[in-house]
Amino acid sequence: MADSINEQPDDTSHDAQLNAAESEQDIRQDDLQDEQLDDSLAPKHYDASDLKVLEGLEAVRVRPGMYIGSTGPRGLHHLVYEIVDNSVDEALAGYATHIEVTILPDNGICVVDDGRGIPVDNVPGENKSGVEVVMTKLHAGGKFGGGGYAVSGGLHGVGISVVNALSTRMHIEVRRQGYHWTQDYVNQKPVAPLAKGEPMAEGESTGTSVTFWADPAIFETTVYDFETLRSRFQQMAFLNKGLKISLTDMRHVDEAGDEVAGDGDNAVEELHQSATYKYDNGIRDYVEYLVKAKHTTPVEEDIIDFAAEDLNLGISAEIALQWTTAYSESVYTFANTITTTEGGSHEEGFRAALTTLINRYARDKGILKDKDENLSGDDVREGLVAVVSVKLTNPQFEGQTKTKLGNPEAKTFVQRVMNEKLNDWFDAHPNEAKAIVMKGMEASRARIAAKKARESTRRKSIFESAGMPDKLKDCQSNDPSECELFIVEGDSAGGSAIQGRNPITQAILPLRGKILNTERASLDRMMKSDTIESLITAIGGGYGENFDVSKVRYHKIIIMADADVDGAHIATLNLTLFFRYMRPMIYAGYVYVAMPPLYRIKWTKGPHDFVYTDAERDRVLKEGKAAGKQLPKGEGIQRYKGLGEMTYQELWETTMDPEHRILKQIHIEDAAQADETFSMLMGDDVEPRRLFIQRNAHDARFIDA
Ligand code: 0RA
Repeated sequence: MADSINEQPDDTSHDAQLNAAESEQDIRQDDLQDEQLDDSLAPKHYDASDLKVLEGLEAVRVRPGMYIGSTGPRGLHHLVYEIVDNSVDEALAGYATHIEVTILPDNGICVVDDGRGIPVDNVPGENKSGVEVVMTKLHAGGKFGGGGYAVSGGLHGVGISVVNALSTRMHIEVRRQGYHWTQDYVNQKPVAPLAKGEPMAEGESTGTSVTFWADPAIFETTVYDFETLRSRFQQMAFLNKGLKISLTDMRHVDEAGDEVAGDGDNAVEELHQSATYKYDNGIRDYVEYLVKAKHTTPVEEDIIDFAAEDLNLGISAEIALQWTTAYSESVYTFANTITTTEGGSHEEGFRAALTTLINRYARDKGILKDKDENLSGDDVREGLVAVVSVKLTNPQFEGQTKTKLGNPEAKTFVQRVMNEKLNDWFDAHPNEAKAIVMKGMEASRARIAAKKARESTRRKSIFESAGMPDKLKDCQSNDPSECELFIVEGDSAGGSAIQGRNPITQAILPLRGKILNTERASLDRMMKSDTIESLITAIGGGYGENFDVSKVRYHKIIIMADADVDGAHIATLNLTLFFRYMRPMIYAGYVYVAMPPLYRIKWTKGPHDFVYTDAERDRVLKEGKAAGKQLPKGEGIQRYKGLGEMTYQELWETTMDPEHRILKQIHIEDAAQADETFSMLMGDDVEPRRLFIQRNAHDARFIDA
């Protein structure tokens, strides 16, 4: 589905590949050779400490996941961010103004900045240049020798040396102290010391250029996705006011991997896509952009924004917000420009201040009467688009994915800033403030009405069932970690799923037709939908603000729909519900889409093959025929039109059996981007949706979902 929702096969193994790593002995020998070669510039003497350095990099190769999260596409793209983060630090320190990233034709990555340049002089006590220290020494993101602290410093903050550890080759060029300096690395080792080259030209800026080639022996793929990089750099530009970031893709169409159109037309047309971002109003521009992307109408004209910093606490906060007529909230929080998808202290401070402030204002102005109950957090945030960006010297990242800010001072600071500044704004804009409060009142009324309606129907049915929906065929196990819930489109497929399942661990919830589009419905309407109620009840964790992931009854929710456009639409509607109302389920990695096969290939002898894409069908046919297999006359290749066409045995074997099935785990790379895509795909405007589907129709990721 959406770009930003990367689906990765359930069973991807992230095992480090050790075969490519050289043995320690090889390294020693190469080092000796190096030693004999270099005495040109900075005299170098490899000694025990150099071996330590290489052992450090070797440790990264043995356990890459510990340093960059994974060896899948995410980890690969992380390498790029690691370099760019260093350049962003130069921008934050007030030196760099422009970062240019290029995807080279062979999937090398080149990052050029106009910062100070990595230091070229020998580092005292190290007997090697600053460049070489940065390239070979593992460090915690901090820079040696003082001179300004790093605040951007990647998710894992591990530095360039980790990129070196996981690359086959690197090339560094530094413009500093009047000269160009270069050094190349092959398999982590410098081929020669840092070389002083041509003098810098008149007016040429200082800076650093880093080029690397990720090691295919480490990564599952070394092909970059333009869109993934583009959206991350756009976000970085929003979060670093005034910084210019550009991205250019120099690959040819057929080198860009999944950018190849699946129409078999190989008339190579050069893509050379590029994008440049620079936002002089930073996160204010971000909110403006998000509101536009949501295709919604502001409740008040102004984008509210403010910034504050406390030098003693070592913390700064920038906040921008605008209320819209939408039903969903879009609040994005960042710490040191890293997306804090799991929230944390800064987000808590923001929410607490917002709820308190709006309730106090509503009571003071008599909009909220004595008899009225307070507006809930969900009420005041309905339709809110907001960006909260804090920067702190010592960020503490916690949570399952290390994207939850822990620093308690961030809560009190953000809360204080919000209280002061938003209060001032409300006082200065009474009409707008009233419109905002009224929007929250409406949300509150709808919520209370929906709750009452629910309670009255629930009382009726309390003796009829144990509270679980009638349609649910539950599993026997009570251990959520082994339980799976299949959400199945249609009664006939539902029937086969019930017959075919493993009743110990697999529960089935057949849903008739499409569920309500929760992007376009108010909470009120959503709560009146029986289908949605049965889903929420079956899952058991509640929804919205009160959703509690620890109460969820299944750790795998598997959306099972036909492998066609209608099925894709059903999957998207279900994902919209999870994204809007049970988002922690996605963060916990509990949400999956099943991949039913597209074809069955009925060989005359031996077992049949099930294939999941057209490309796989072609490959399996070719390999099978090459191996002497034959197809029967006529119906040799069966195309499945829908899940309902499979027997229960086939459904079990191809789509439900944990041994054979293919599941795609739904994963939110970037909540803002995902929000935008959901709004576009599921929202009111038809035109952008039509364009998006046309533009992406060739992309297997969209068809496959
Ligand atoms: C170490 C120290 C200093 C800057 C850098 C590294 C640096 C690293 C990268 C990576 C990409 N671009 C970069 N730019 C700078 C401080 C330099 C000084 O104090 O002059």
